[in-house]
Amino acid sequence: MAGSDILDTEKIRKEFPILDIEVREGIPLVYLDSAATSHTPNVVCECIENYYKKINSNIHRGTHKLSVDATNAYEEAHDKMIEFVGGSDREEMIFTKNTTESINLVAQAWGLKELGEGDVIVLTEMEHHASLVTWQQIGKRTGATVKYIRVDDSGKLDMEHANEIIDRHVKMMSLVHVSNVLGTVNPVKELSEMAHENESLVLADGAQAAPSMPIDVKELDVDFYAFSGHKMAGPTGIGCLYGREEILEKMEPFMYGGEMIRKVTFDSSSWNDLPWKFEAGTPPICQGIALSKAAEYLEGIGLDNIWRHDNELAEYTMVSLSEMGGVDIYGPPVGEERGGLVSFNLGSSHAHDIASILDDHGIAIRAGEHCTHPLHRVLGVSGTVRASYYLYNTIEEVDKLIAGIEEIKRIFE
Ligand code: C6P
Repeated sequence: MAGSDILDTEKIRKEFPILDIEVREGIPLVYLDSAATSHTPNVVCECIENYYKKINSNIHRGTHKLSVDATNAYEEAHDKMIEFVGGSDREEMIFTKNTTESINLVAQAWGLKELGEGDVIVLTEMEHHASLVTWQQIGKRTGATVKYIRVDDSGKLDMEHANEIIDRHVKMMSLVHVSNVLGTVNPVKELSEMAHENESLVLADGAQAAPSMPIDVKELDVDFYAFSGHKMAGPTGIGCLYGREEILEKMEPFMYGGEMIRKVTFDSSSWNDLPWKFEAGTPPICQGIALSKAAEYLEGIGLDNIWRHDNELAEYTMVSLSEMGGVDIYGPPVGEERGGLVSFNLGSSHAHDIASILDDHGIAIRAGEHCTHPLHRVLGVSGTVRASYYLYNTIEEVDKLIAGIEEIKRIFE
């Protein structure tokens, strides 16, 4: 299958056996939904199998061989993941369940203690519910006000508006790095500088960025960075939170129980060192180890290459849809930097109808509001159809999508 000029997709696809399945007899899978969940290469599947066959055991507890092996592998997985986002200290990498839990950890462990009446939390209109609902509810509980940086007609943040609302009252700015609907790449570094000048902390939601672009948390100048394993060729049930050590040290634990304590009496408890203070109970041991394998795999291909490949497929999709006519495409126009996804609508056709007809052809895309209800109100639509790409997708697959859309257009006309 023809890929882009950047990646050897033929070779890459051999690593992902699921791509060879037929969704129904004679209908091969065309998977264009990696922004929801990506697929898992053999090397990660083998790592999971190997874990359960050879070292499965609880960590930080046993003195026996298996427990020591599992503990070492789990701790080394933290080292790999902090390196993956450009950090250096294991203390700054917390394993969670997913991006949602990473954001909730900061919101509850930091926000409930530090926020109050008169404080402001700045979000953007393109936030995923993982960030929007979480901070909205923290605002209600603490009395802090939530303000949203507007999205302009080209799907980018209105930086003048950001300038207006980022002032001394802001204590937290939580913004999505790459939008899961618009594909917009937000100027995280520039906004971080504005927030830090006002002594606000900054959290970036990297759910759609970490899987496909090189991340350097120091360069981005963020205090927290959240992302999920299942969108970056890793398993479900594992997510990451990078946090600056001095802030994490001051934060209260997120959850209480085993693992996260140092000493416990009937009256009081003290907390374990970072990052374990934030990993209560038996953690996702196998998932964490497998995620570090996924990170190694992606680095082997090159995050820069993956970014350019996904981008090329997105641009090709946008150009093809534009040439077809009658299609509304959302987010930055062709030629501008964007993530490897394209959201669109076909006249007044319902997004779910389009998704279900495409599914008849084996084409898996996502339709609906993509956990961004308020953004869809800003766009003035009830839903969108979204195709999203990853390292294993090909131009031929995009052509199949375009042919499917053309057929749907003919049916509806
Ligand atoms: N988006 C999609 O767009 P979890 O479910 O915790 O792994 O990820 C949540 C999340 C947070 N931020 C952004 C920008 C996201 O895109 C997502 C997940 C998926 O299809 C599911 S709604």
